[in-house]
Amino acid sequence: MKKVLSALTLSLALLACTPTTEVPPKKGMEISSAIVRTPMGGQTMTAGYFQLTNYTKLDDALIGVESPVAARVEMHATEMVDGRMSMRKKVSLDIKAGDTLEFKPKGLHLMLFDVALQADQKDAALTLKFKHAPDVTIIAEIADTVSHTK
Ligand SMILES: [Cu+2]
Repeated sequence: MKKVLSALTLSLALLACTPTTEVPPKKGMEISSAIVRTPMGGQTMTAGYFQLTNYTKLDDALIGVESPVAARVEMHATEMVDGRMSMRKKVSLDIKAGDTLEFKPKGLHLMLFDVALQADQKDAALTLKFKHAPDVTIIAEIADTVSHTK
């Protein structure tokens, strides 16, 4: 009887250790909804959008983006100057611990220059570089529209 009891106690202890379905806390830099806009006919320049959240414990900065499909990628902010929309290149964008940066049409965005895509290419890699955090490479969907990110 004693043996049975101890076996039961053991299995109960094991049950207590079973991981719950609770989602573990997020870590690192998380990028979602990444899109590179299909370049318009004949153009080699296009825009890219994504959402970036800093789940690290450190205030950080996005200091550059690279892509194998573009000769150069710049970070741009959209600003109103004298009632006209204009774009300004950013070399660094601060992102505090816990903060989210949203790259979207008419806001912060990526500009990709000298873009070369295969005819049937559906996605492209983007590598984000940070002041502190390690580089993060994500796959961005190549899409005509960004409506689903609104
Ligand atoms: Cu721009």
